[in-house]
Amino acid sequence: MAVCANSQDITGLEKIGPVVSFTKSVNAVTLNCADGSQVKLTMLAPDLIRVRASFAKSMSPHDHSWAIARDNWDTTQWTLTESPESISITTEEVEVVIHRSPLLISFRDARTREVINADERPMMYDAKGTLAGMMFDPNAGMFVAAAKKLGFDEHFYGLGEKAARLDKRRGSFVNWNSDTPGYTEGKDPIYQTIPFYLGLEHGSAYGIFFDNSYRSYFNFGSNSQERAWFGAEGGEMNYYFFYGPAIKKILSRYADLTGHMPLPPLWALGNQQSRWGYYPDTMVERVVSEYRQRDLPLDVVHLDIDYMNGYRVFTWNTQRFPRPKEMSEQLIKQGVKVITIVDPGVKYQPHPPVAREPASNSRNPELEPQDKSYYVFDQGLEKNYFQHRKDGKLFIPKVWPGESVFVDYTLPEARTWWGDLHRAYLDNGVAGIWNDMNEPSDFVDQTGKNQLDVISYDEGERSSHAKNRNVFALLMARATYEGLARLRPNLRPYVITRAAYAGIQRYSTMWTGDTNSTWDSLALNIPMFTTLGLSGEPFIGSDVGGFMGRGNGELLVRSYQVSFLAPFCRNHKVIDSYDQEPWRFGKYYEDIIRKYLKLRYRLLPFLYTTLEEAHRTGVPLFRPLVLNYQNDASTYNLDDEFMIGDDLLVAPVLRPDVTRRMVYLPEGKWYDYWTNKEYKGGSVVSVDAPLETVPMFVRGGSILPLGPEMNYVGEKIPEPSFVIYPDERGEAATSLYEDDGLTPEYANGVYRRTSLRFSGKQKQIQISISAPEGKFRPQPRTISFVISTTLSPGTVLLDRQPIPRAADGGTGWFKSGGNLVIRIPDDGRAHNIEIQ
Ligand code: MIG
Repeated sequence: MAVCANSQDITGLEKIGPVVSFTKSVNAVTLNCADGSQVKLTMLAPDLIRVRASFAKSMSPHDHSWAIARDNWDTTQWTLTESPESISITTEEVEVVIHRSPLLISFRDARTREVINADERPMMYDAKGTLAGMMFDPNAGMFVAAAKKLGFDEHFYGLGEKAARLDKRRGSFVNWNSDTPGYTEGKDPIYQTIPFYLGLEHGSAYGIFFDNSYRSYFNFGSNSQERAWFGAEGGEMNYYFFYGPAIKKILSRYADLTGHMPLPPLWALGNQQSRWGYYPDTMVERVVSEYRQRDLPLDVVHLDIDYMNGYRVFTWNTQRFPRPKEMSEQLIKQGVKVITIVDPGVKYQPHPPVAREPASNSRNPELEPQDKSYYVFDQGLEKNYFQHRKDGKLFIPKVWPGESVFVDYTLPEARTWWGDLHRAYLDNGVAGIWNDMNEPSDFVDQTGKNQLDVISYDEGERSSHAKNRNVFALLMARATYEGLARLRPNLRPYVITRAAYAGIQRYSTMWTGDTNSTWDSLALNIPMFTTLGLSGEPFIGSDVGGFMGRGNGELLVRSYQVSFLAPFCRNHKVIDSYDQEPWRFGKYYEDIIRKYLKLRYRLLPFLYTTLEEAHRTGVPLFRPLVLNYQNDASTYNLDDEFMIGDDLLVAPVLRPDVTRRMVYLPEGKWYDYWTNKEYKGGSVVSVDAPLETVPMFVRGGSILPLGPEMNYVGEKIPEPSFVIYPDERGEAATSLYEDDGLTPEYANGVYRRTSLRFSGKQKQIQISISAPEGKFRPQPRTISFVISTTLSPGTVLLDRQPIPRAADGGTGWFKSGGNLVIRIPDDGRAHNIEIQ
């Protein structure tokens, strides 16, 4: 029986301590305890302290985590003072107070001395094995835990992919990557493990990353008003404490520690279409041409498991896809890229040595029959890259190909081999890779029980499944990403994954797995996307329309009204259910979907700018309001509306037959995106939301960079047009990020950032454009500024010279509807526009 965290009473566990002595190094303090335990506090940055403990023994010199991207930190200044009762370590931002007996650690704000987070009891371990009977894997290791005082007003966010609401206060969660088709709210665990959370009380936030890959438990006071705790069925007590107080600052530090998301290709922000069962090639072509004929934007089509030869990864079914390369090239001509699914299960296909398919030596073995022998299995077996059980036997789970084997991705050579195998796709014109089933799922037993005795190389540790399950997908994604980067160094890799561990953002984007075509499932999209964003995963999305079961036109439209601004926007459906491509419910619904897909493409410059911010700073684009307004308690539980970046607020309808809804607008001035109607924030407003309208508001003070309407990325020159929404003082500002959208050159400064300021006080209007930063040169083009005003200007001055009224499409100024538009050539220089 799987254990639920609630039943794990940790209060009886052995407590660490007390402190008898300590030693200092340049960046750390190690406490020696009377029980033989050691606790090491490492000051990585003024706002980042690592706490590592070994129980009843000295600390192992072996210290490795797949999640950590950075271990070189600049030296942080800190001081130590001690008293008979305690030891205090103070950085510029945090004071760590270590009470010696009992050993209690608390973190305070170094300036205000206010306690941010404090141990409720000393760190614990299951010395007597009291919890062993309750553990999922009694042989995993020794249970370790840490307990923190639960604040009366404390809110909790994060933990990655959870089928739960945004605020996790009084909830309890388990991490154990699991294939959970058709999950509903409350199902736990599901696919991913991100053991990182944020605590927020009175507007001040901290973060804790419990970097332990074993089955872990997080309890935010589900059965106690005093205590929040986290623990794991093995491994070390090893956590990183982050101090904000700004959530954005914590997310940046978390990205520094576990890795920044590299930029995917720009077309990954394009619309995507998938269906389990799109075969043969003519069917795929039909879907794409349907999109084109119907004037619906599309950048990507996905091939699910049916493209393979007998579900053998790195092969093609040449009956269904006789010439995959020609098919891809045909689609690319229409602006559409192909993505193929890749599962971890390699068909188990032993054969007597003589029966080897001659094709095994061919240059394109992926197109050969594979009946006598399967090149991937042969190679992996020969090189000994597959997982074994403890008794030395190959581990043979059952997945789509039937009996299969899994690669031990902890082996560096195996990762290289796996990455290189992707040649079988790239040679055939495939543009990106979709990793599925990587929990790893095993039809023999979905809980993982059948895998408990599987051993992984793990840096020579030869450790158990209990330790390695949750990092399996991370390492498979790493092999894939690094393979794509090696095989095609001039193009940015694009990988999508279902399962993950912390650090996944370095290698892959993600989607939320097998949802339902139900309103409940749709309502979960928003808290799930925003929670993933607060957990270091910015590039997220969910099957638009839902994966399982039967939807309808209304549900599909409302689903697009959530996902048209999600980074990953892909309609996908299970094989044995009803069609839900945008046109399947008739013209009325199709027209509305078209409107939102077109709007997504117009907003691409804005989306890409916020995506680059996510890459650079770790702050996600798809945000809960609490991320932008963490001092506003009205946002703490708000998860039926979201923001994109700082500027756009969207409040979709998440129930059937509803055409009006309440929307909370935070402090400040807001504009209805559709009508330009102005609102004063700090209250709830009731707005119309007929099926064709998703309530959408622009923050006063912002400038939205829009691009041309397009059916795929690259179809048109991205001429930006800046729409201005002044705040109460008549001011607005923004910046626009651009690059080539394809190559990794942005990392070498080949990008352009254009900053813009607007001020409009009494009839005196000024726009200043800074000289763009970076080495990227866009194609010759114009840029436009759109100001909502009924007034007609007397003169418009560009750098003090009057500019003319524009003839159609030319440069100059003109009135269009209620707007004044100014269009100037983009010469890459600073400019000043004055309107009188
Ligand atoms: O056992 O590849 O979540 O998107 O269509 C199901 C078939 C395996 C699960 C994925 C889903 C995909 C399906 N896969």
